[in-house]
Amino acid sequence: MIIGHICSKYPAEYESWFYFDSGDKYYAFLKETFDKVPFPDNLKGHATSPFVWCETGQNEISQLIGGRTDLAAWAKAKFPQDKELLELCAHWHLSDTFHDKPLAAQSTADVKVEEKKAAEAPKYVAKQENKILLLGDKFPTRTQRVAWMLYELEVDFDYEEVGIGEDKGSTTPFLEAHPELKNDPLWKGAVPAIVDNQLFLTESAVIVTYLADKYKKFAPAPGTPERLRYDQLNMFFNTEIEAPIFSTFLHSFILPDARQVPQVIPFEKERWTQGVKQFELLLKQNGSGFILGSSFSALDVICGYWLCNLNRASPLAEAFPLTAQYADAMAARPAYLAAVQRLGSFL
Ligand SMILES: N[C@@H](CCC(=O)N[C@@H](CS)C(=O)NCC(=O)O)C(=O)O
Repeated sequence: MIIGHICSKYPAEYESWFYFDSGDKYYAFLKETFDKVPFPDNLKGHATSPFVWCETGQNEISQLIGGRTDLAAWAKAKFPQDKELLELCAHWHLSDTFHDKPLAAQSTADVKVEEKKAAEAPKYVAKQENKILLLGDKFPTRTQRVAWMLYELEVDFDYEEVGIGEDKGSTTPFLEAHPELKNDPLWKGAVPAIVDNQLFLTESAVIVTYLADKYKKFAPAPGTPERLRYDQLNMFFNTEIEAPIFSTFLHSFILPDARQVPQVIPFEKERWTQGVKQFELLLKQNGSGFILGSSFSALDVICGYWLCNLNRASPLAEAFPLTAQYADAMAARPAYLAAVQRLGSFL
């Protein structure tokens, strides 16, 4: 959005070019391009996407900018007079409001009437019968977990960008068409969700597992000891690693500055560091490059999504080489890249 704004407002000075390749050439491209560049200390570690730089003339790199935060700092300094741009730089967050909008007050009686009405008609019908509809927003929201899984499964799906946050999520045409969702205590406008005929399902890790079960691929059958191990690792990952990573991100760059509590960051970092230490040991024990058994599973989507995000924000190679290799391998999977391409990117 920041780059889009700059290019449309100052076309004589800037045009943008976005490199994306759905194979693994992207990483080769970055390596080849950046191997020659002497990075200043504050920009080291940007071995992977996203990375912004300026070129002049014949593909000559004239200025290294960095990731999203560096881009915002650069844009603010460069165009201090551009209020609209300053606003984009200051307020681009996954959600500006992050749940400070209370759900509409409802009495139990209202809920019952709504439930009755909803039971009378088919609830959430996908655009095309039998085709899964994914509701979500751009990469790197958790929507990517589900899109990635669908691409791994090679299942065709519809996608609707419903947006996140108070200003978008609550006014999207989808929600206006389905007011009954406002009574679903598990639906607070966060993404992703899927609609699979009559089923409306939230919680990305659950959706990924549901899809594995539905298509009988990438997860052990329910009720088996292998599935118990899957469930154990899934719960471990989401509580011991995802939760503190997300909290670190929330209080570092997702929440608006006024809502961030930077004091929690060291504690949360300590928590995910402990979790990743365990993950590293699990990878070592397993020895396959995957977290469950000897081949790729839905758990790799669940864990890989966060570890790629973490590795991008805070490179892991030095302290956790196996986890860093794991994250790089996941981020290079064609289905991972296809999902980013389908959803578009906030970064
Ligand atoms: N536990 C949920 C979390 C969903 C969630 O918080 N999604 C974020 C994007 S990654 C979101 O929509 N945030 C905006 C909001 O909560 O309003 C899941 O895994 O699906």
